[in-house]
Amino acid sequence: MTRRFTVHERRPVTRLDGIWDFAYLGDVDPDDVALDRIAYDDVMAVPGCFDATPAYNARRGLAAYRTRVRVEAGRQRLVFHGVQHWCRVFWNGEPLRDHAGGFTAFTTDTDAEAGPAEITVLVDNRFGERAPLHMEHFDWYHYGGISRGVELHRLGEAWIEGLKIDTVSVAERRIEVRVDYTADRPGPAALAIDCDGRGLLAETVELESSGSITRSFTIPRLAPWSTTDPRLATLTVALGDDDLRERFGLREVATADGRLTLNGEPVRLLGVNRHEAHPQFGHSQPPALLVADVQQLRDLGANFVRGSHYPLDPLFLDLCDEAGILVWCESVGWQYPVEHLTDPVFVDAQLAHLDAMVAAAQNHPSIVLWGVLNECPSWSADGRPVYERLLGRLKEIDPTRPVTYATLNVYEDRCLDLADVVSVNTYPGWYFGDVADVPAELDRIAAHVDAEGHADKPLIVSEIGAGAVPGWNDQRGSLWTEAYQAELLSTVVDHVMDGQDRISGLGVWVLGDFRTTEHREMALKRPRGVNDKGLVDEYRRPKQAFHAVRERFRREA
Ligand code: ADA
Repeated sequence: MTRRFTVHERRPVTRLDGIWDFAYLGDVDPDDVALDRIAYDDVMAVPGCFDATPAYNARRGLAAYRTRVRVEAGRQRLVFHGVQHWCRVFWNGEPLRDHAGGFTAFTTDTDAEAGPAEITVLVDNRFGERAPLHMEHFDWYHYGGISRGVELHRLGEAWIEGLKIDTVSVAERRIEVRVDYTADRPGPAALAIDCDGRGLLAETVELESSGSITRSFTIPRLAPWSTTDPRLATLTVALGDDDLRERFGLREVATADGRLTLNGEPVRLLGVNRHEAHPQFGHSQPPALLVADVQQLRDLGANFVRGSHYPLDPLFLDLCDEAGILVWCESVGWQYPVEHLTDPVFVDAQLAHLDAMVAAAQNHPSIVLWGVLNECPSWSADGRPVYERLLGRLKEIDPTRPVTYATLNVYEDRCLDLADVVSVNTYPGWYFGDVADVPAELDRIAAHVDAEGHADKPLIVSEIGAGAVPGWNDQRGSLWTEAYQAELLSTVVDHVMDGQDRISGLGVWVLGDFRTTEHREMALKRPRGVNDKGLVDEYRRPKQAFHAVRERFRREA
């Protein structure tokens, strides 16, 4: 897994990325697969999405991946940073665990004997009971495969499970550090914490079989992180033979007087939504692509990106930390129907997914908002308890960040009180009305939110946009032309930036074009089978709207 810093120096880590043996098994039940009978007749890149490759494009079914590794005796931990969307992991033919979800990391441990070991992963990209978080009607193509990196960690007698670094006070340069650990043999262990060469702590702690150690530190010359001066610091924890490193930024996020604040200063969010998709790589994001996307965000003059509609690649978040781009990080979802939303299996899967999302991303200073349930039934009485539960869970595991969700219909929403930030998806000039109606509709939304008693909460237009077939134009500037999209988004940005002062955040829908689902109802509404509301096309070539939005966003810079 490519990151911008070395996560472990003491713990032996083997990257298993590369070319694995591969067999596409098709419409087969994973319970019926005899591993020793699989004929590996092909190879596949890991990370990679098999259904984005020419040979298996658009196939839905079961696939088998296999690799071999030599290990020393002892506890081994396999770390998968993302598998789409269901998988079963085997070690020398023995099943270790199943995982459903994609977009979040999971681990599985085994006590190995010294020698060669064979790792097999059955990967399923079909929809159904095994993958309760994924549904075919979502407006994006659900690529399948081992889409993010894989590592093998060798663990000793005690190891660090996670590290949480919170800013307590920017003014006092104060942070709180929580180290979660597991110990095979409880007893004394050396704990040392260092921040960029400043030794913060060295002591002996008494470990139980698992637990957390929390300490606070004042670091006098630690520079704060901001969008204009994104200073990062690196914290290293050593516990016994193990270690873990994380980067963080000293910064406070809050809401006050209808604005999001960063280190006490109101900040206006100007940016885009972004899908992690590419015609050739699917949901796998090669580092070169992530660097290019962040370059494009900076060029656009954006200070904000919403990770629609699932947790983003950790390297992308590293790059946003460095670029000072503020991120809305949300759990996977798209217009789940009420029946799905209220199914206990789904709720449990979402809760586990939220925990994994936060654990992986909580130390990124760029993340200023957690989100859930894009455009789900927040208007229904049955939907409300689920919003309460999921937003409540986010607050519980990370009280330092505001929470939100993007509503599809703000006028009938019943959950606005549960969010710290009100976020509204709206498509005037596209799904209803005309370009000329845009300013009045945005004002109407703002007036409604205030009338409902939420005038103190920041208001974000979390999605707005228009389709444009790349390169398409006509004499009239009709729907689907680049000219129409540019005109609509110019009107939106002008109004948000200069025409009013209630809306303090804008997420243009969307940075890049992306392939939509194979579900017919949706595919028939998307020329080329692509959601083409991108400012750039799926190969990141700018459309007219990119230049129009860029010119406006850059006025703020
Ligand atoms: C919704 C949804 C997006 C996308 C968009 C569109 O607002 O949240 O994911 O589907 O509509 O293009 O229609």
